[in-house]
Amino acid sequence: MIGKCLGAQRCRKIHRTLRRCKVTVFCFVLTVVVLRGTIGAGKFGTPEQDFVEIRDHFYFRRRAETHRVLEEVQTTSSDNEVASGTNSETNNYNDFELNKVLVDEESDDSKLDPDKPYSLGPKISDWDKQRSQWLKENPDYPNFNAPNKPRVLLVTGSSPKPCENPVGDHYLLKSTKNKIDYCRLHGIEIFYNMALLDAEMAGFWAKLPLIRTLLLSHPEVEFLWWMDSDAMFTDMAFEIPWERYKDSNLVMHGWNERVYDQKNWIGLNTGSFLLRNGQWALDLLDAWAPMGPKGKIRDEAGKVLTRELKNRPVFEADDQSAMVYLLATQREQWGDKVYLEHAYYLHGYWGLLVDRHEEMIETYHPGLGDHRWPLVTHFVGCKPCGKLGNYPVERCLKQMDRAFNFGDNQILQIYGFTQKSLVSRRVKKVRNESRNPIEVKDVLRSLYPAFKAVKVSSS
Ligand SMILES: [Mn+2]
Repeated sequence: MIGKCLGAQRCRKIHRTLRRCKVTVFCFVLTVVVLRGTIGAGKFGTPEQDFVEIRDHFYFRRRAETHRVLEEVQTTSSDNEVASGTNSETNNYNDFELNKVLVDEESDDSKLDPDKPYSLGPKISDWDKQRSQWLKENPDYPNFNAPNKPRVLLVTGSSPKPCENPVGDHYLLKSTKNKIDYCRLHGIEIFYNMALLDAEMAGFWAKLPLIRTLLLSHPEVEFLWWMDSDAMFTDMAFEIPWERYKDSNLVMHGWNERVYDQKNWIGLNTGSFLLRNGQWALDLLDAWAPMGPKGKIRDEAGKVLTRELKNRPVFEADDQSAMVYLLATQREQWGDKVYLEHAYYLHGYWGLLVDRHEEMIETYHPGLGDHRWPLVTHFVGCKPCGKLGNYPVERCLKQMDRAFNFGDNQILQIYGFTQKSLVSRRVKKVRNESRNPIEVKDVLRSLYPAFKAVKVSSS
């Protein structure tokens, strides 16, 4: 028994020594390989071949280490300026660990008191009075630019973290450029949010505390237009029919029957909606928010929503289902100020639209906003910034590019260019340069629509 143990121990010792020898020899060979590689003494045999041979004698984990060692040696020997630096100083963006720059601090927010109901902020009940006082004192910041042209703030945003996939941020950029273009053409201001204002309301609920903060900080804003980052404008010319909403405080794409009668969880969409600044909006946010706090509250509320709403899958409470539920159960309180619009696509489900782009281009023209030329194309379920969506990635990204180009063509054409095709990144000129550029501009009214004009009163 003891002899056996001793034998095993000795055996292990020998093994260890052998392994050390192996590593030493390996390091020596590696140094030679690297030196030969950098000095360029390739005529004694190719360094690559030697390297592959050595590599094959070691198992996989070691391979990763050799790779790293080799790269560090190469970096320091090829770049003398960083020779004094630590190992973390790399000029290669692919090798850099972003967590070194962005630190995720532990949240020190005190946990919610389970006995106290969640609230978005201190109760405000005289916002209409406060706001109209402000508007009276600040006549240079009117809430209407013209009788039927309210001052609008488009609000969108994305997570404070980079996307969970390598191309996600590129699609966010496209979606942002798209919104900047529409807003510039329509005299709308943009707020892009990247901060989680209330840790309890992470995810689809984050827009609620954000919207409240913005309404209170911008009394001059008459309508706040929320738009998801996965939604894009596909009709750059369509102007919201503001006159139609003069008696409404909330405009969403949807159908009365599907919300109030069927309680269908997709009877309306909260990916793109208009909310009028005022006490009504604050009250609505207060009534909308209670299902939002993450964890137990949101999970339990999800069960209620799935039970009460038509066709809703099992998952935690989301803002859209909560809105359907709120309207369906408290129609008398909210219904008369809610306008469910389906005469045009304030939100348009991408699955119904993206395969018809060519047909639209052939038959119709921008400015219609409806099925002929949809105002908004919303990539519901695609999660371009996430890890896992509900649809195949290739279809999502391809169709997002097509929808982006469909909208962007309208911008390019204003400036005399057009995309070569909906799936191309190349553009071509569509008109010759003129010696009288002002005249050309005058023909194209897109940049100077009547609804954008603001009358400046001379003092
Ligand atoms: Mn969305």
